[in-house]
Amino acid sequence: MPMKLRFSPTSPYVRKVVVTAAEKGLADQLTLVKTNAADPASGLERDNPLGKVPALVLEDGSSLFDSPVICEYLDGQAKGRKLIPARGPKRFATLKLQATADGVLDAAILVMGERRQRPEDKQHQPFIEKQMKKVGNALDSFERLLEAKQIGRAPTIGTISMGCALGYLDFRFPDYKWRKGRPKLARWYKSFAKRPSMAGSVPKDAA
Ligand SMILES: N[C@@H](CCC(=O)N[C@@H](CS)C(=O)NCC(=O)O)C(=O)O
Repeated sequence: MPMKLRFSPTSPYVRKVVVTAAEKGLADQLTLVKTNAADPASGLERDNPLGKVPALVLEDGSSLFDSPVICEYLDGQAKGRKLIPARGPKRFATLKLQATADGVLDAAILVMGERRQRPEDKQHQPFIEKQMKKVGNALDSFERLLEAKQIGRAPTIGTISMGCALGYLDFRFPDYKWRKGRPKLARWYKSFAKRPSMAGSVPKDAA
């Protein structure tokens, strides 16, 4: 079942999909179509009216978005360990972890937008601080969950999203010392980032 993924090498949401596909053994089913969401000629809006990557185009031409929906679809396309538990408290703990990590990304991307759109003296610092507070609070919640042994090392859509969020912070916020005061999270990420799915999808700017 060949599929087309509207892809950007720097998008952490796209990375979630790429990592999920790799963990499910589906990477070779995906054709990556490099898409600049800012380019109206990219045709992206045909596949996602919201004009965002990732969007997954299925064999029949229909499309799926956003990253949680695509990852759930891929999880159902291959046998083997489920990345999203089918039911019960584990399912909702996993989905909540994904929502928290995606929220880190949403906040961080708003900060990137503010930094890119305005010269430094015109940036709205209270807005930036508010978003970074969300990021810090979410990372603290990960540290507490690790302390309580409620997050393991196995890939789930929750831990994949966490890994992609932390990878994005390292990529776009290299001066943000998120490891400080969060030793368990730092250790967890060091190990998780070594998974081939993660090591093979490190974000990079176009050369
Ligand atoms: N909630 C969406 C977020 C996707 C998203 O914001 N993608 C960004 C790239 S990192 C994008 O395409 N932005 C273009 C735009 O907002 O116009 C998901 O999980 O897939």
